[in-house]
Amino acid sequence: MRVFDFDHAIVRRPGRSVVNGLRKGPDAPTYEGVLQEHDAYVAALRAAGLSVDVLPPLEAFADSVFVEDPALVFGEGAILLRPGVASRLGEAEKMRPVLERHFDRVLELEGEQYADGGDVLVTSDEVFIGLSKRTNRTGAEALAQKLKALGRKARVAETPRDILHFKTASSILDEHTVMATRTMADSGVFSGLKVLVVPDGEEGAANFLRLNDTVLVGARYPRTIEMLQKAGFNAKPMPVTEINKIDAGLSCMSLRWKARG
Ligand code: CIR
Repeated sequence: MRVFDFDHAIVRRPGRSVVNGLRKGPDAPTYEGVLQEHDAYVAALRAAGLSVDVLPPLEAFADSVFVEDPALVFGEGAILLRPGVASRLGEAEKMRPVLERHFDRVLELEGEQYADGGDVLVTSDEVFIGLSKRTNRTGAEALAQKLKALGRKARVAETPRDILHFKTASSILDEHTVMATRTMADSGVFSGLKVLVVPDGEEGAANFLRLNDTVLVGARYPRTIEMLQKAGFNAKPMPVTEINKIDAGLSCMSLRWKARG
């Protein structure tokens, strides 16, 4: 089984509060714009062959549409994480019921162990856990132990400064290849893997999403789309202008896994 083969996903519809999502930039997104992008995203997951559970909005949590951050899922089980920013910590508990419905094993972080799923990159051989402003060493090491319990080897790595999450700047393209921003590629963090670099000026494209034989890529990044199409990938342009305003991309809006069996 390939690490980007999935048959299930969980997403959460954005609430109106999404306009207050955490962001570095000056512009807030519109609710209608995020909703449209989210609808297109859910349709793309389904078109790629996934069965999608759509959770209701959580107005109390402005960033709760980004379900990738409070949990991590594999065919073997799920892990409830502890997002490393106070406004998002409560999102994990809200994910518990749906995880318990789908998974026999639900492990969890505790106490001072903080980790965001956006800092976790799963490759064929191992799971990268990026240290960041959201993921502390205590959290990364605890998460590595939980992954071991699920039969996965972890590698704790540095996320370049000024990058929100490890996967803001890198994504898995195929079994041996990651595609990353130049800064991330040059950091040497991906030793042992083939690394492609997104074109300069299209750094936001590095958060793409490989789903089975489809690669979802932000439509704002035409040179990256062309590069992938020329390399033979089925790159599908997705609207991301609004979610990019709140520092998010295409991996953030779902949890994905392939059921064992
Ligand atoms: C945040 O700052 O937490 C949200 N505004 C964006 C989260 C993006 N999530 C991700 O990259 N996994």
